[in-house]
Amino acid sequence: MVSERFIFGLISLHLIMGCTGGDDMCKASIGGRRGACPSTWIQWGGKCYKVITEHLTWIESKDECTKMGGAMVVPQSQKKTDFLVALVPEAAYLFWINCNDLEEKDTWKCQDGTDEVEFRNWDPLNSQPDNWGHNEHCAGVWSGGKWNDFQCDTTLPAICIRPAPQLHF
Ligand SMILES: [Ca+2]
Ligand SMILES: [Ca+2]
Repeated sequence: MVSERFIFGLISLHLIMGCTGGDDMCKASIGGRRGACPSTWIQWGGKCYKVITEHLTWIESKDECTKMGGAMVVPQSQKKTDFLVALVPEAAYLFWINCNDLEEKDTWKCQDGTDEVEFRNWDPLNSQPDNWGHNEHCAGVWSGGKWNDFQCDTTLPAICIRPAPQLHF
């Protein structure tokens, strides 16, 4: 009979071995609950997150998250925003979120993962969303953590979310 302690030891070792680079993502995975996010996903608050560093269009990013068994994020609190912003490189435009007004102009539909969500974090100080050029229908987080509407064929990083599988000991 293999002891719990031994199994936990193996999992901890795996996490540490996967994180010899010492970057922020590794710190997040070691600091998270002992859990079972797929490798390269970061566990935080009962969910798994993965950054797509490649700059893709909104629809490409969304599809990429789906292909990997997740969905694109829509941060629903300041705490979550802060966590996600820290995962991506600093830039004027940070990452896509799962919101668009493609179906009906100025009616924004947002899904955090696969759930419809109501919370919006637009940047009113910069008059966002402004539908600039009558051609901005996809939302992203920009510098400062607030939301802005961008042209959907802009290319940005993205962050995917999926539930964290629970380990039972
Ligand atoms: Ca629009
Ligand atoms: Ca805009």
